[in-house]
Amino acid sequence: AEKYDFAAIQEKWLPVWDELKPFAVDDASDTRPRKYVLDMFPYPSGDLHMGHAEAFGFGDIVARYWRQRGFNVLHPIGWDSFGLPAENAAIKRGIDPRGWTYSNIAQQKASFRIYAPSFDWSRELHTSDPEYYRWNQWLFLKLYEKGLAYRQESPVNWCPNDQTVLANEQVVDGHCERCGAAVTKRNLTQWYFRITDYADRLVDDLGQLEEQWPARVLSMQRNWVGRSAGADVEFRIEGRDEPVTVYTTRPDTLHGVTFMVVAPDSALAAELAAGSTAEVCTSFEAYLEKTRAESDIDRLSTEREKTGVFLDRYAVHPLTGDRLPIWAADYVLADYGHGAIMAVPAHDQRDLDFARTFDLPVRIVVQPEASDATDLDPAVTGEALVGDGHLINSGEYDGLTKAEAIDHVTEKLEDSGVGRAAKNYRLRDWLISRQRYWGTPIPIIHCSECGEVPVPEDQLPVELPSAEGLDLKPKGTSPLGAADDWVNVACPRCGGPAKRDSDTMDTFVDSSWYYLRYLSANDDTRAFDVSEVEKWAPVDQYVGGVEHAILHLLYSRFITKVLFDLGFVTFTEPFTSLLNQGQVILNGAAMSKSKGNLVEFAGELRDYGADALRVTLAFAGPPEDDIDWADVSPAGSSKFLARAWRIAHDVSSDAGIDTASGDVALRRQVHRFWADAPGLVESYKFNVLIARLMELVNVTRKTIDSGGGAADPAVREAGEAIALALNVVAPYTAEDMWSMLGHEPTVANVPWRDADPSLLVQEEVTAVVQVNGKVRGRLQVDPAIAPDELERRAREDVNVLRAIGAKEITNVIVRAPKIVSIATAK
Ligand code: ANZ
Ligand code: ZN
Repeated sequence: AEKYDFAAIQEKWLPVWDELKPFAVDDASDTRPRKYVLDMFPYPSGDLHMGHAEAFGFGDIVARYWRQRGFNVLHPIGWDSFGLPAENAAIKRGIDPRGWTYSNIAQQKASFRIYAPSFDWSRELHTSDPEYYRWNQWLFLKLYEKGLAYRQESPVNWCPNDQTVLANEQVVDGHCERCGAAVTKRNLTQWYFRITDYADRLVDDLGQLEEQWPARVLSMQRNWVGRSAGADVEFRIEGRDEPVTVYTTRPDTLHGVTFMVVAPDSALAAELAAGSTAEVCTSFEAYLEKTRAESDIDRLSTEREKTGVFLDRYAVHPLTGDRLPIWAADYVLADYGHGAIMAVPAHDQRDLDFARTFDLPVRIVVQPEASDATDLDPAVTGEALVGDGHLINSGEYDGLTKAEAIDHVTEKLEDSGVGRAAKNYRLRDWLISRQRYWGTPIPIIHCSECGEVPVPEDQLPVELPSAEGLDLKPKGTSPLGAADDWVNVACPRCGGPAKRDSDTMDTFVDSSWYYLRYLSANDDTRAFDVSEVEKWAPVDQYVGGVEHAILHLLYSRFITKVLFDLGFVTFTEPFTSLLNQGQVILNGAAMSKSKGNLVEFAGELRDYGADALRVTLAFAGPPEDDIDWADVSPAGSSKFLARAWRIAHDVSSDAGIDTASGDVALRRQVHRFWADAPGLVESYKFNVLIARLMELVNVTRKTIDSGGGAADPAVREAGEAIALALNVVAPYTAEDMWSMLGHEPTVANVPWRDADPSLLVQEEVTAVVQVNGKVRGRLQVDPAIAPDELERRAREDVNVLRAIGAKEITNVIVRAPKIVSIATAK
C-alpha cells in the first residue's frame, strides 16, 4: 500500500492474529517468568463505551509491554454478567434477562476483537454461566462451614424502587446507588458474610500495598473499615442495676462529660424511657418514630439542627460522682459502639451543638497550646476545641498532654474496674442476599425438621430456573420463591419436604474471586487449581476505575484472606499493583445518554480505528487524570501513526542493516529511547512514552529527508524501534510496519531492545572561557572532563592566549565542564 489506511490494516491483521492466537497462554513448556495483568471485567450493559476503551487500552499497554520484556503474560477477559440492570431491562421489555445479557456480551466481544487487547480468549468466563456460579455456591458453602456465612434478622437498607435490600456500601448519601431512590430501613432475615472478623487485617495488610496502590484508594479502604482506638467506660445509672457502657476515642476528656446521650432506636433508650414519666414516654415515642425515617448519613451530619428528648433519668460520673442527665438523640447511632455516648461538649462538635441547643453545661478540660481560653470558650464561639493541649479541670490529670491523659485515664478505669481500652470499627458485616432473580442462588435448603441444610457439594450447581412464567417485577420477595418446581425439594438430610432458599447473592460475590477462576477457567472439577494459583497469583497489575475503590476491592481482599485461612492460596492480598484510570468526559462533564453528550465508542472506532483511539487515550495525560474528549485529537493521532508507518514503508524499499555506518545522532536518539522507555511504562507515564515516540518519528524523518535517505542503516534501526515500541499502544500499525520491515508476525512477541551504553554518553558540552569577565573562547569538551584538564585546554586556546597577551595571570576559577574564568593584572 502507498497510503496509511487503518481500515485496510485492521482487516489485514485481524485474521492473522485470529489464526496465530499469540496471547493464549500455554504454560506447560514455558520457562519465562510470569506476569498476571488483569482489567476489571466489564458489565455487559450494552456495547463497550469510551471508559472501557480507556481502561482496556491502559491495561493492554502493560500486558503487551511485559510480554515484550520477556515475560509469560496472562491477560484474561470475562464478563460480570449477573445483576440488576439486566433484570430491570428484562422487566421493561418483557424479555428474559439471559437473552439480553448474552447478546450484549456478543456485541462487546465483537468490539473487543477489533480493539484488539492482547487477551487470552481461551479463558473467557461469564459469571452468569452455571459453570462459573457453581463455584460461587461452593465458596458460599466454604464460608458457611467456617461460620463466616450466617442468616440473621436485622434492620436493613431497603430500596423501595428496586424492592431489594442494599449493602451499606450501596447506599450513597442515603440513596440507592443504582436508581437514586431514597433508602429506607426494614427488618428482614438476610444472609451475611462475617467480614468484620477481618477488619483488623483489612486495615493492617494495606501496608503491603503502600506505593503500589494509589494513596487515595488506600485511605478509602482504611476509612471504610473505620478502625478507631479508645476506651469503653461504664456509667452507673440511677434506678438501674446494670451500668451502661459507652465507647469513646477520648478517655482523656472524661472530666468534661456533662451529659449522656443514647440512640433513640436502641433497646436501652426504650427501657430508660419506660422507667420514666408518662410524659417522657409519649414524647420519646414520637421522637423514635421520626428517627426511624432518617438515614444514618443524615443522623451523623454536623450540619443539622440538633434534636432530642430528655429522658428524665441520670447517670453517675465514674470518677467525680456528678449526676449526668440522660438524653435520647438521633445523632447517636444504635449499631455503633454501644449505642450510647458520654457527651463532652467542649471537645466534640456534635455534643457542643446539642449542648447549645438544649442549654447544657460546657466544661473545658483540654487547654489548647499557647492560647487564651477565654477567647476560645466553645460555649461562646460554638467551635469545639478538638486539637491537642494540656489537661485542666481534671483533678490528678491536670497538666498531662492529651496522649498521656488517654493512657492514664484508661489505666485508672481498668484499675477501678469501670472501663478498659477498646477498639471500634465502622465496618459492618456484608449483607449478601438479594430478593432478585438474575444472580447466583444461595445453596441452602430450609427444612422444617432440620433447619438450614447446605446443598451437598456434589449437587452443585443449584441452577437458576428459567425465567419463563416468573414475575420478575420487584415485590419485596424473591421471584424464585414462586418457581414451585424449583423451590420445593426433598431435604438432603431427612428426605422430608423442604424449600430452597430463594434469595440470590450480591454480584460482588461473583467478582470477589474471579481473578482465581481465570487460572483454571475450563476446569469443571474445582473452582481453581491450587497449583495454577501458585504459579500466577496474585495479580501483578490490576487496572480499573476508582468507582470500585471501596466495595469490589474490599470484598476481593476479604475473600482472598478467607481463602488464605482455608489453605487455598498462599498470599493475603489479591492485587499487587493497582492503576485507577480517570474518566472520559466531554466539555468538562461526565458523559451520559440522557444528557445527550455521549461519545460512542463504536462511532469513534469506525472513524479513526483502534490504534488512533488507543493512542489518543494514552497520550491525553497521566492515566489517573480525566480525559476531556473535547480537548483531544484522534485525527492528530492518526497523522502521527501515518508518519510512523511511512518510515517503515520508506525503509522497506531500501535495504541496509549495518548500523555501524549509520547516522550517529539518530542512533543516539534511538538508544536513549530504549534506555528510558521501560521506566516510562512501569511508572504509568504512557503519555510521555508516546511523546518520545513522536520525537523519534520526527528525527527519523529528518534523517531520511536530509541525510543518507531511507537506505541509512540507522533509519532501519529507528524504524524497527518505532514498530517494536508502538506495539504496546498501536498494535495494528506496529504489525504492519514490522511486516514492511521484512519480519514475520507477530511483533507482539518480539522483545524490546536493550540500549547500547556506548551510544548513551552525552556527546559534548561547550565550555566558556572568560578573561577578566569577557568571553574570549569556547571549547567542545567531554561533560566528564577533569577541572585541571579543562584549565589546561583553556590556557592553550589561541583566542584566550591573545586576550591575555603579556599580562600576568592573577587568578583562575574552574567550574568543569562549563566555565573557566581567568583574571590578570592590569
Ligand atoms: C467522647 C468524646 C470526646 C468523643 C471528644 C469524641 C471527642 P470514631 O472515631 O468514629 O470511632 N460515638 C461513640 N459511639 C457513638 C454512636 N453510637 N453514635 C454516634 N457517635 C458515637 O468515633 C468515636 C467517637 O464517636 C466517640 O468518642 C464518641 O464520642 C462518638 F472530645 O466520646 B467520643
Ligand atoms: Zn430435613
